[in-house]
Amino acid sequence: RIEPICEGAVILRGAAAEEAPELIETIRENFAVSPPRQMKTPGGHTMSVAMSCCGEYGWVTDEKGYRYQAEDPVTGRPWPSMPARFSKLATEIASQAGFPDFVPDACLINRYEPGSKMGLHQDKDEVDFSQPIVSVSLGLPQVFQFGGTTRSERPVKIPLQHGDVVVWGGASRLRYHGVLTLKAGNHPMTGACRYNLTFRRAR
Ligand code: MD3
Ligand code: FE
Repeated sequence: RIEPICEGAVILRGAAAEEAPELIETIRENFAVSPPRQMKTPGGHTMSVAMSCCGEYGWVTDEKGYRYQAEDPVTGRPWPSMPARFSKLATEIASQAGFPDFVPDACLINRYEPGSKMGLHQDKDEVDFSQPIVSVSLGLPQVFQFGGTTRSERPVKIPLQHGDVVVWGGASRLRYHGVLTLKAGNHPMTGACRYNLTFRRAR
């Protein structure tokens, strides 16, 4: 059930598969309030992934930089609150992976369409790196790339499938990672796309 990927990271294959229909419905409700948007990096590039958020804080990027903030810059309103089924799933799975006190205050919701990718990066806009990140993959499969703590270290490729949940903590927390270009396909629950939820403790 729980397979180690490397020090600090474990994968629970299919752990969210049973709950997936409700999770996907909840993502669509979130998108109706805070729509998915392709944000700009400080370097002026438009990201190919469309993002929204829920929870006390959401992650944003614009010409001024990367940060967590309580307001959605598109709506000018707070992000939708984190649904109980989201926080419950993240806390339960983190606990199974050895992080018993994980209470997320932010959830990024990524939507990949064919051609979308995310280049190698580190997640370091959070304040406490002893807190893990929990990721949930839904819909089309996508190849995840997992590198080292320096950009030069050659990444390994791990296919992430519908329902897979990964807990990234400890020594894996600051490793470079990304996803390769999403291939066209059709998933019975998400159609032509993949959703990824990442649960974080931002503050
Ligand atoms: C390893 N998302 O939102 S999820 C991101 O598939 C992000 O949408 C990818 O990277 C996606 O920042 C990958 C897996 C993941 C998420 C966060 C990590 C792996 C991680 C943080 C540290 C180490
Ligand atoms: Fe990331």
